Amino acid sequence: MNIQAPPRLFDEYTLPAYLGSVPSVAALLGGRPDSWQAKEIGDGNVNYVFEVTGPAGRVCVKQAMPYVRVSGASWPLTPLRARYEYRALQEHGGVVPERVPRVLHYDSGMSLLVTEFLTPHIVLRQGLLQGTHYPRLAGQLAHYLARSLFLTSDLACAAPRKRALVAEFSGNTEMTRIMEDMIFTEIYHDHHRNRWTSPHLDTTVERLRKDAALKIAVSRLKLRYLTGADALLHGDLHTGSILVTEDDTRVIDQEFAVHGPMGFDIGSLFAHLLLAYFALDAHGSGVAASPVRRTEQQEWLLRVVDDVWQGFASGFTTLWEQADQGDAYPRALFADTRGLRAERERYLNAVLADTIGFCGAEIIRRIIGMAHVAELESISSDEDRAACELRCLRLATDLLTRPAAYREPGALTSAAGALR
Ligand code: SR1
Ligand code: MG
Repeated sequence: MNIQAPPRLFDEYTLPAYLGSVPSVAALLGGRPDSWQAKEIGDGNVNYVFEVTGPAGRVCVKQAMPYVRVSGASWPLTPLRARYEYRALQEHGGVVPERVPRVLHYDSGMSLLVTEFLTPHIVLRQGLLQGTHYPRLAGQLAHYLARSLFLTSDLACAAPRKRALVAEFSGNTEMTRIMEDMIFTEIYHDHHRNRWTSPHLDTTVERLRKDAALKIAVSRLKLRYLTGADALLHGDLHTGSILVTEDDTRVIDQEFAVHGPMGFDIGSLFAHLLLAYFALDAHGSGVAASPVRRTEQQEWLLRVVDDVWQGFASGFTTLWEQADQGDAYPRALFADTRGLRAERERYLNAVLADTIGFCGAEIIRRIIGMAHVAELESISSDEDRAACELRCLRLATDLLTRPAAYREPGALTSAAGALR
């Protein structure tokens, strides 16, 4: 474990004075530090996040505490995660700057990152809970995925640079360990962190743990996550890691960044859109109070999944057609790039297969593992929540154990739609 606590842990009272010592941030905030307001706004499991407002502007500050936010000192965690988040923001910011926040300052000694404050953005998960449609979401997420994944892969990068980046991000072992344990391992046996809606899901959990085919499928995915350094991933791409307005989509919280299979990011995103979709069945208020609006919202969520995949696949293909730097499939061998058409399709089919698998694995762990989602947690009736969760688990186990049924892009959303 690599726990080297920052020499000072800032809070709402001490942060302004520190930011006053950073000229670029001080200039952006304007006025004097004693007039700045700092407020803790984090809602994730891992970090504290501060909004700091001055007379001229506002910034977002994240300091990596030497522990996990939701567990406190009982779960130590490396503050080095701030460095990986900063580096991933640099790398992804280099290829898709319009979809990530701008970095204003990074202090490695303090494990502290300052980014632009995005406003009037809200966390996508909150927007979905409120029943909001985001017309540009699918297109912008597809664009983000195509560029962040293609342009950090061997299809676009020269080998020396790609290998150096893989080596660098391979150091993010404490964060990737959390994923290795939580997604692929501990939910399939007794572990103190697991919890689920009990007793309603007890027999289902027992059945999952005895399902050899399921555990093989999940273990194959774990091996892909451990060894498939295809592109620089966000590494935790769920709807709590995305900020939105009607017009804009930004991806935040890159502290789990590592090279891995592209389908890990896409599958995680799809899992959370589908969890939101299924949870709507039991929400009796907001958009779900009206059956018509609920159905509209659910149909829109499925459309987002389909449109993200279509947009990703077409954006990825276009980038590949234009690429000339990547060491994989070198231009010298394919002067006539039409020869690559079938190979590109094969490549994308493999990404889709990974996506389906990781989507299933993520859905399961969000229901029977430690980290659950607000869409399901906010269902007050255990019976209603369990009914939604069982539908989610039925889809997820099918994705994992019958992959051949999900070779077509639309098969995932058709199956989800058929389960209502
Ligand atoms: C202790 S962290 C639990 C989960 O929250 C994060 O968002 C990651 O998904 C992690 O697995
Ligand atoms: Mg996060």
